[in-house]
Amino acid sequence: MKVVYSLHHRLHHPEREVEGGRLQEPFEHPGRAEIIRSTLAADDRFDFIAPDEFGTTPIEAVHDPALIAFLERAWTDHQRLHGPVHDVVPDVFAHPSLRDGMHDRGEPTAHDAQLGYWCFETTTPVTRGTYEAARSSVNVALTAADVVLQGDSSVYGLCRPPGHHATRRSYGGYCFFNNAAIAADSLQARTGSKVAVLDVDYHHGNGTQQIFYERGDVFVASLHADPAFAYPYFTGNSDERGAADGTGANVNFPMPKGTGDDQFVAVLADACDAIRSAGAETLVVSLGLDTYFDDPISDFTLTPDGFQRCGSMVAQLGLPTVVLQEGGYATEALGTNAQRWLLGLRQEVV
Ligand code: Q9C
Ligand code: ZN
Repeated sequence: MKVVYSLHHRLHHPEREVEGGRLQEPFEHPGRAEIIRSTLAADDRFDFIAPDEFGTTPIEAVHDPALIAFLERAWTDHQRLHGPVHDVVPDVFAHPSLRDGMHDRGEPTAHDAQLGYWCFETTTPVTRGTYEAARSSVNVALTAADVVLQGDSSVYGLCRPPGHHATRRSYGGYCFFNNAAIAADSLQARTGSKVAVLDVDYHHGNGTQQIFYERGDVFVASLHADPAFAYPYFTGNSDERGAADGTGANVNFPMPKGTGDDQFVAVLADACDAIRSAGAETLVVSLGLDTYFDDPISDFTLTPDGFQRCGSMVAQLGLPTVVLQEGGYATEALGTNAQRWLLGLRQEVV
C-alpha cells in the first residue's frame, strides 16, 4: 500500500494552546505524524512516496480564496504589529450576534480583526511555517487521490495538520485547509461520478459537512461523539441531512460517551450501507484515531482490534479508497492504530 508523506508537516509546530482556560502544550504536534511514519516504514507492506505540488487552484475550489490569502500572510502581519510571537492566536472573535439584524460587512481591514474573522477557536495557532505545512498536507491528500485515479485500490495520505474542522471560510480544531474535502472535490470533478466521504474521527467533521451541505455529488457520512457533550458542539446532530441539491446527502451518527469496538463497528456498518445506497463510486476516509480508549482528549474506548475491524468493514464496500489522517492524540499508540486500520482495509493479517 502506498503511503504519501512529506516532512514539511514539521513546519507547523505551536508551542502552546489555550484550552479550557489553561495554557498547555499542544495535543496536535509533529511527533504524531512521525510515529505513524516510523511504524509504517518498519512494515514492508507500506511504500512511501512524496507528494506532488498542486498549487492553490484545487484549494480555491473548496475554500474562500481570501482565507487562503489570509493564512499566507497572517504570521508575518502579526509579527509586524506585535513583535516576535511564536504562536499567533486571535483575542477577538467575529461572534455572529455582534451584528444581529445588520448586513454582512465581509472581511475586516485590521489584522487582529481578520484573525478573529477567519479563526473560530483558540487551539489552532498559526506559526511561522503553518501555511507551508498546511499547503503540504493538501498536496499529500491530492497526491493520494491521484494514486487511486491511477488504479491502486487504496492509499494512505499521512496528512498533518489535519483538515476536517476547516469550513469553506474558517479554520480551527487544529485544521487549516480541509484536506479530505479538497481531495473529494477533486475526485468528483475529475471522475464526474459520485464520491463519498466517511469521517470516523471522534469529533464531528463539521468542515466537511459544511462544504458539501448543498451538494448532491459528494455524499458525507460522519460517526462521532454526540455534539450535546463533545466538540465541535454546534454541528453533528442526526437531523442535519443536507439542503438544496444536497438534501439527503449528509448523514450523522452521534454516539454516546464510552462507545467501544462492537458499538462503533455496528454503526459503521450502517454508515457503509448509506454510502452503498447513495451509489458512491469513490471513497475518501477521514481517519481519526482519537476514538482510541487511551486518547487524552476523547472518551470512546476503541482498541487496536477494533480499528482493524473498522478497516475490514470499509473494505467490504469494494470502492477505490483514499484514507487521510485526521485526529488521534495518544501518540505512543498512534502508529500501531493507523497500521491496524490500514491492514484491515487491505484484508491483511497482522
Ligand atoms: N474542550 C481533530 O481531532 N479542542 N481536532 C477541543 C474542547 C479542539 C480536534 C476543546 C479539538 C480539535 C482533528
Ligand atoms: Zn478529532
